[in-house]
Amino acid sequence: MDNSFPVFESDCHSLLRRHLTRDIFDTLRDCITGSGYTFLQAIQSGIVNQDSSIGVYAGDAESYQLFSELFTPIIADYHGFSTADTHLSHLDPSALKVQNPDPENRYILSTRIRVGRNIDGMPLGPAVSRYQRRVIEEQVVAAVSNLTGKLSGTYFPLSGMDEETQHRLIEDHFLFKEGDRFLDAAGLNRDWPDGRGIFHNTDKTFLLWVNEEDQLRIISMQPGGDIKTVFSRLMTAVSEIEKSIPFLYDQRLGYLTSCPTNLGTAMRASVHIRLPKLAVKRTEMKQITDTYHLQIRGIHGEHSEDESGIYDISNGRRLGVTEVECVQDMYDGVVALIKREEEL
Ligand code: ADP
Ligand code: CIR
Repeated sequence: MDNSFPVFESDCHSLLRRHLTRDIFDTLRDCITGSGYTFLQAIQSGIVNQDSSIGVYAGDAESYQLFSELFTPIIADYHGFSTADTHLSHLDPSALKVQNPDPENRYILSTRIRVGRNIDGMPLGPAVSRYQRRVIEEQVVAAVSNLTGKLSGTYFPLSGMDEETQHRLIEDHFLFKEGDRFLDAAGLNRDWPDGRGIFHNTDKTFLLWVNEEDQLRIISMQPGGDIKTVFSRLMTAVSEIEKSIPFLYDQRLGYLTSCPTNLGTAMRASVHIRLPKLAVKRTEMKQITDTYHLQIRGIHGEHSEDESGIYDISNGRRLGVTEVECVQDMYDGVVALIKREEEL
């Protein structure tokens, strides 16, 4: 790995580029955490992928402390979260003020809410060893095998899964894609597909990804716009799993994740929504999504393009807001989008 100050292309607009001064680089260049994760590894993804929006990954809880001269301004910039702020968690679905924003199923195709979780005492994915990854997989599989009723299901390891099944699960939005270049450069795809897998219940409304970007991605989803049911199911699943797995949580930064964009709640609450009239008025659509702190993605996951007027609309705020507020943001924004779509 090159030890000199990275070269950034003129069209690189990442937060890494914005906040990495020569002084910070010189101070942190030789720093290495207890799990053996180096500063150069932490910034590698943003150097290899000059189109990164952020460009850094943490290898463990310690990365957030040891590399804080770079991570803290990036977190402040991305989340608007200063060193004086503290994250608070609120996981109670009864606090949510939502109804189905689209009871006749005219706009919303599906609703999905996920949280990222990592295991206390383990390095994060970029620094985990092959052995540790397998231990994590075993721990998670043991935890989900205790689930009963509608949450009970089956674990499918990625190793040995036939290509057809894998492809179908990805196309149907249930499984993560393979070979993401941002994750790849961060070391998150090492030993692929060893230790990775997906658990889901029979009707695929509760799913769990193992050892992808985070050790656990806990997911609740279903067709239509019944946001409260999706959130309630997720919260039940999370508290059940937490009975046997201690999650990595920081008093100030909330749930710790490998990518700083997911800190805090580590939650992304989204709908896939068809908005054909607003689709041709993108500026207006953007004004609404900005007002409600929402992010627009394509429907095949992050970095995918939008498709025929169908969008993935989700909360943009994750740190310094509670889980209930994340979902409330998404709900309020979706109500506003549907209202405008109907006016047009
Ligand atoms: P994540 O949400 O886990 O950060 P992605 O944006 O890559 O990551 O999405 C993962 C998968 O979840 C993709 O296949 C995406 O299409 C699917 N997905 C996201 N939101 C929804 C939704 N509301 N309904 C159905 N599938 C969804
Ligand atoms: C980037 O910097 O653009 C990528 N590392 C992705 C950042 C946000 N996405 C994510 O964590 N899933």
